[in-house]
Amino acid sequence: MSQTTSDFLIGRLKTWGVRRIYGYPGDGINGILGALERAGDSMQFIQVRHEEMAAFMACAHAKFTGEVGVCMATSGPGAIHLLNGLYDAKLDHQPVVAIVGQTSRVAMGGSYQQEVDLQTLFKDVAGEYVQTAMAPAQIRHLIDRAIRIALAERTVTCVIIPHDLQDEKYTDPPHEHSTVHSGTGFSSPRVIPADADLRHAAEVLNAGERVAMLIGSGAMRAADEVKEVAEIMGCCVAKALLGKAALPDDLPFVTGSIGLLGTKPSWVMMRDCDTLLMVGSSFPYPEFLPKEGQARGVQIDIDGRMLSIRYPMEVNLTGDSKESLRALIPLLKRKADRAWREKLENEIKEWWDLVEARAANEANPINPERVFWELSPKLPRNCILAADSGSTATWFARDLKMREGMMASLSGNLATMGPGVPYVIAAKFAFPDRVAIALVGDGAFQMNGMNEVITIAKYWKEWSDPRLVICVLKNCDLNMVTWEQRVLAGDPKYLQSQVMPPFPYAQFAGSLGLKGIQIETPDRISSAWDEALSADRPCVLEFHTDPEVPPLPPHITYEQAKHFVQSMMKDPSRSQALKQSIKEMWDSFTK
Ligand SMILES: Cc1ncc(C[n+]2csc(CCOP(=O)(O)OP(=O)(O)O)c2C)c(N)n1
Ligand SMILES: [Mg+2]
Repeated sequence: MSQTTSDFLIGRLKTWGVRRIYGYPGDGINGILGALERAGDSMQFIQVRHEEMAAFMACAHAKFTGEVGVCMATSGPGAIHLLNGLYDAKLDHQPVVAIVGQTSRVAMGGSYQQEVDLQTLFKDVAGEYVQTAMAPAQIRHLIDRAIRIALAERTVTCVIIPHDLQDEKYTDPPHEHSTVHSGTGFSSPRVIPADADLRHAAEVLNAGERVAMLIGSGAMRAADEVKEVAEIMGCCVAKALLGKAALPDDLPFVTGSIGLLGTKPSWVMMRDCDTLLMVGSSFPYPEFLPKEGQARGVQIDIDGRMLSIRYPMEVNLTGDSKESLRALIPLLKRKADRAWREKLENEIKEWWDLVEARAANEANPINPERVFWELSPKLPRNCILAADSGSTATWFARDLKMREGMMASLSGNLATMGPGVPYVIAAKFAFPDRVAIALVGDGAFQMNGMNEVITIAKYWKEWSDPRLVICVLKNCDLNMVTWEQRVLAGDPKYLQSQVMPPFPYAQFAGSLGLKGIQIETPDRISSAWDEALSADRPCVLEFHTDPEVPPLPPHITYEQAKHFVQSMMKDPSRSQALKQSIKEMWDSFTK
C-alpha cells in the first residue's frame, strides 16, 4: 500500500524524536488515527478524557523533559477543547505542537457540520505558526516548521489537516519552482551576553552591599551557578513559583517563594536590598519587588522581550542563565561583609519555625498546612510534583521543602485550574520509574481531575513504578477565591459561588481498582502519606481540610487587614474563621 499523507505525518514526527501523542479521537482525524494504527508501537497514542487534558499533558511533557509536547484533536469541538491547555503552554513558554482535524477541503466554506474557522481560532494561542494543509506535498514543511518554531520560540504551534487530505497519497514536493524543501533537526544555541555588558553587570553587582537574587524557571538548569553567585555575592535567593524546583529548599540561603504565595524572608530581602539580580523569571507582582529607584538592577533572560518589564533594570542581559552566570562569575568579587546574608539566613530559620508552628495549629478537622508540612520529609528521591491553582498552590509554594533532583510545576502564568492531575500523568509517561504527586483542590478535582483518574486506571500497569499519588484537599470550598473575596475585596464569602458539594473521592478511586484513603483526623496524615507512597498502585488521598485556615500573604498590609476584619464581621461562618485567622496573623507578627 502506498504511503498516505497521514503515514508520512506520523513518520515525520518520529524522525523528530516524538514517541507519544496525547489526544482524543474523532471523525475529523480518522485518517491520522489509521496511520497511528499502522505505525504500531513505534508511536504511542495516549487516550485522555478531554482534549484540554491532552494539551496540559503535552505542556507537562515539555516542562519535565525539555522536548516538544504533541497533542491531537478532531475538528470543531475537539479543537476548541484544546485551547485552555495550549494557553497554559504558551504563557509558560513551552514548546507544544497541536495537530487538529478540519472539515474536508471540498466542503470548507460550506457551513459544514463541525466546521469552525480554526485558522482564526488558533491565531492567538499559536500566533507564531498556525497553518492549514492543502496538499500532501505541503505536510513535510508544515510539520518541520511547526516543531522547529515551537522549539526555537518556546511556544505553541498548530497544524490543521483537513479530513480529505489525510488519506491522500503522499508525494514529496517536486524539484521545481514554488515548492518548499525542508528538513528536520534543531539545536539550541549557546546565548551569552556581550563582554562589555557582562562587565557592566559585574560592576553593578560588585558595588552593591545588599544584593537580592530572584530566580525562575529559566534558572532550572543553572543551580550550581546560582549557588556560586549567591556565595560570592553574600546574598540569599528567592524563587518565583515556576522556579520552585530550580534550587533545593534545604539550603540555608534560599528564602523560598515570593509574592502572595511567598515567604516573609523573600519579602524582607526585597524590601531591604540595594541591588537586584533577576535570572530567568518574569515574576509579575511589583509590590513584592524593590521600590523603583531603591535598587540597581541586573536581569538575565534568554528572551530579550522579557527584560526590564517588572523592574527598570540598569543592565539587561539576553542570555542563557547557566552560560551567562558562568561568564559572569569570574568578574565578581567576593563580598567580605557577610552580615546581610547572615541576617537573612536568620529570617529564613525563623520563617521555617513559623511555618512549622502554623502547620501545628489546630483546625477543623485538618489543617491543610500540616498535610504539606508532613509530606516534605517523606518526598521520595527524584519525585515529580504538580500543584493545581487554588490554596494548594500556596501550600506547595510555601510549605514544601524541595530537595535536589526533584521536579515540580504548575500553571504559572495562566494560573488555570485543572493541570494538577494531567501534569502528573504526563510525568509518569515520561519517567515511569519516578514517583509523581499531584496536589489539587476539590474544585479542580471536580472540574476535570477526577475524569483523568479514569485515564490513570487505564494506563498505570504500563508504568515500571506504579506510584502516582493524588492529594485532594477536601475543604468543600473554592478556598483561594473565598480568601481573595475576604482579604482583597473585603467581601464576605459568597456561599452560592464558593461552596463545593462533597464527594467521596477515595471511594471513587477504589471503584476504579486504585487505592483510596480518606483522612478525617490530623493523627492519620503521616501514616496516610506513608501508605500512599509505598502503595502497589496509584492512590487518591482525600484529606478533609479546614477552609478557614487562611492562605494569607506573607506580610499582610494595613489595607488588606482592614478589609479582612470588615469582611469577617459580615461572614456567615465568622466565629471559627475569625479565631483561626487572628491566630495566624498573630503568629506572623509575633514569631
Ligand atoms: C479555569 C479556572 N477557573 C477559575 C479560576 C479561579 N480560581 C482560582 S483558584 C480557584 C479555587 C480553587 O478551588 P479548589 O480547587 O477547591 O482549591 P482550594 O483553593 O479550595 O484549595 C478558582 C475558582 C481559575 N484560576 N481557573
Ligand atoms: Mg477546595
